[in-house]
Amino acid sequence: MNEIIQNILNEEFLAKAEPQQAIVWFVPAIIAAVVAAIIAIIANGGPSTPIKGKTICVLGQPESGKTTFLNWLRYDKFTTEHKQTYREAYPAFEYKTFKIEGGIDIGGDNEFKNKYREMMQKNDICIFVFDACKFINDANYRKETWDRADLIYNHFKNVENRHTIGTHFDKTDYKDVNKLREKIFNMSESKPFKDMFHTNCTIVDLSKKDSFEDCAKRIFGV
Ligand SMILES: Nc1nc2c(ncn2[C@@H]2O[C@H](COP(=O)(O)OP(=O)(O)OP(=O)(O)O)[C@@H](O)[C@H]2O)c(=O)[nH]1
Ligand SMILES: [Mg+2]
Repeated sequence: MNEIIQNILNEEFLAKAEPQQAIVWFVPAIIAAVVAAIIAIIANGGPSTPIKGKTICVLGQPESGKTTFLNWLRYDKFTTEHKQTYREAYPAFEYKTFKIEGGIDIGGDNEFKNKYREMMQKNDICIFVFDACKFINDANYRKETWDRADLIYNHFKNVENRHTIGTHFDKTDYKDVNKLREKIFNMSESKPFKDMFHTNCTIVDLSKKDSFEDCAKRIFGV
């Protein structure tokens, strides 16, 4: 085995090798790289492309974690307490190397739903947040989530700049984010906007820094 590895590293061997022989040595390395990339995508919970833009609107269900997500981005810390948001303006900030212009954090109450269209028109990036634990356990909550997903799906057409976040993974019995995302997608199977729960959709435990960072990486690419 050692001899084989040494041969791979030995330039003289490669120089002398027939072209087909040299290719044979690289095939396992290429296969390993492809498998690693596939595993990384699966482990993170489905396909995702980093978004582009400078302004964001974070919309979604009450107490789902909108302010918590924004505070992670802005201050790199978890917001333990829930204080209902009405309309809080925030200044421009930078998450790692991703620059975000100032914007508005709005609450999740129904009274704010009539602001959605205007916010989607004004911002480059739209992030939709819901509590994944409540979604799978509470039919009313599920319906409310679908109503909002429908609204966003129909009015924010730039799919690449849209991302859905299902929070409170830690409150569920699931051990695998991918399985939970699949469950949520299957529950939404008959909906025209079901893609909101598949492409550019991340299940997260916002109480954990590594889970937040994985989610942010899938959204912003950093
Ligand atoms: N355990 C756990 N708690 C979370 C998670 N995400 C958010 N929270 C908590 O949920 C509560 C509500 O979070 P907020 O960020 O205030 O929710 P919001 O969507 O901004 O709420 P409104 O502004 O009222 O619409 C807070 O106590 C957070 O600490 C999560 O993934 N896991
Ligand atoms: Mg809030």
